[in-house]
Amino acid sequence: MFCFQCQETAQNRGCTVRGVCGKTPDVANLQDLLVFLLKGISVLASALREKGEKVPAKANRFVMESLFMTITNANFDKERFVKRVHEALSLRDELLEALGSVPEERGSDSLSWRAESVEEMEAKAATVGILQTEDVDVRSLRELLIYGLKGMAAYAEHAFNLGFEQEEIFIFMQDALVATTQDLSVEELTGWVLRCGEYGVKTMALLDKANTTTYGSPEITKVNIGVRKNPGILISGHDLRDMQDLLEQTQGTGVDVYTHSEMLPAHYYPAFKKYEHFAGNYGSAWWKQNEDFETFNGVILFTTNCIVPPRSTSTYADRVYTTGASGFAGFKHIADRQEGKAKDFSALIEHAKRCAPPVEIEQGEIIGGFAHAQVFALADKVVEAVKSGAIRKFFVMAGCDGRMKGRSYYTEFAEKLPKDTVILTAGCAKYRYNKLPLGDINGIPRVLDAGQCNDSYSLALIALKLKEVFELNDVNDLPIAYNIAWYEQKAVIVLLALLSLGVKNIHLGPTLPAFLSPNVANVLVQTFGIGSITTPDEDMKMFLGE
Ligand code: FSO
Ligand code: SF4
Repeated sequence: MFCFQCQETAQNRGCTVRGVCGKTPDVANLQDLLVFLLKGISVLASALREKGEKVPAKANRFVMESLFMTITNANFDKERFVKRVHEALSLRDELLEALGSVPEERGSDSLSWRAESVEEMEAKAATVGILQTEDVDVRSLRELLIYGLKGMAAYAEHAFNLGFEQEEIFIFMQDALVATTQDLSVEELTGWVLRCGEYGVKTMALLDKANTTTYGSPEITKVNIGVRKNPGILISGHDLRDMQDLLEQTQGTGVDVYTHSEMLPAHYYPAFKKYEHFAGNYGSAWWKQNEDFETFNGVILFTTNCIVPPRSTSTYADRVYTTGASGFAGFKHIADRQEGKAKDFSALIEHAKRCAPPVEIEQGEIIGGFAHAQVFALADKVVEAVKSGAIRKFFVMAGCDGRMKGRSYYTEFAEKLPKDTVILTAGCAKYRYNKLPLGDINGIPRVLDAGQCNDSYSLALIALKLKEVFELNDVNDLPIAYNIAWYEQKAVIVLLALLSLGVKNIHLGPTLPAFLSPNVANVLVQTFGIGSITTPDEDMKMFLGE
């Protein structure tokens, strides 16, 4: 195996024996094989479109879902990937038949290779990985593009689950996958990466529309972090349609629903506030789940990443369920919803009834819900605070949290920020400082949480709105600094989206991606002013221009 797609890759070079995330070599290889077949499927889909023929909707969906399944920490289940490879082969053959002729294979046999046994799959998988691309810059750009697409696929799928889709996003995903099979120059591939950012903006806008049309615009909300007396279900991940189905089906059952990690922002949506049994947020960021799940006592539902394999001493594994793109051998999996119907969560609800209530690990409240509509509603107050000097600077500290020790940087940075600064956040990065007593500025909390990582789109809209209010020509002239933490591939699409909106001088930590070759990293530094982090004190001085 060779995988370097996330921030915690071994020695910031690549995982070669077993993933630091817990991914086993056989799963890593099957993921590579699946991506290889997705490229073949995309070649055929593009060829069909070129001929003026329609690509079946199931092909668009298959590419999207499969990319999502290969995101870090989403799916560790070998059997699911074996099944997926079989499905990919059948879909490919169907498209080949529809096309009637075989397009040029561009140096690979993704259109003709076939296998029946897992052994054959494993043998092939070993020959189609990342390292097959020898030129380090081409490899770097191809992988950067693929990781952006994975993040895009995740967001597109959440929108899709709410009935929102855009053909052009599917087409881009597939055309970009085809681009990774072609002999393109570094310049051409860079062009694809930048376009990926543009489509990232479109996808996040689509998801924002899907979420707010379906559930209303997030509003200022205080979320309880204590517990109640009933048994509970802890829902994690990002999928709001799963959230809705679960809340509806648990009504009146005596089971409370709590959010974990990235599901916290579900509390900010008006549509979910009507559920009396929607109790609060339990625990912390994804990487603390081994402890949080132990004391939660109830049932846990993963709707997406980030899964941490249970420890050998963990007692909760039989209480965990996955659904959608997520999976883990040993956890029970809830099947997809059938068209027009809700998912069937009855098994886990019955299971939850037999569990003890959660142990209280903390008390208090978290405040959030500062997505674009809510911030626009407060715009006068915010603008006044900036004009009067009460707010000197905003710090976008969005992104991901993770288990690397060096991430304490973000807690320290938040603590050391001067009192006339405000943090704009989205994603699980917030858990590094969202329980600190950072106070407010004239009633505006010093941590404004827009929501999940995809709600970084809201932060971009807020910046664009401020640019308009202050009549500036360039979004970079605003008093906003970007100190973003990344972990997995959704952060990659968020980064590319911000770049495509013209945001410059983003600092990225705790380490720069291992998949950026020195030359590609240099292009990002020269063109966009991308920087790394040093120490909270040094960086504070740099950001504040002191
Ligand atoms: Fe975090 Fe995980 Fe939301 Fe990611 S829970 S790390 S970028 O999946 O998607 O912020
Ligand atoms: Fe390693 Fe990250 Fe890949 Fe897991 S996802 S195998 S930790 S690089």
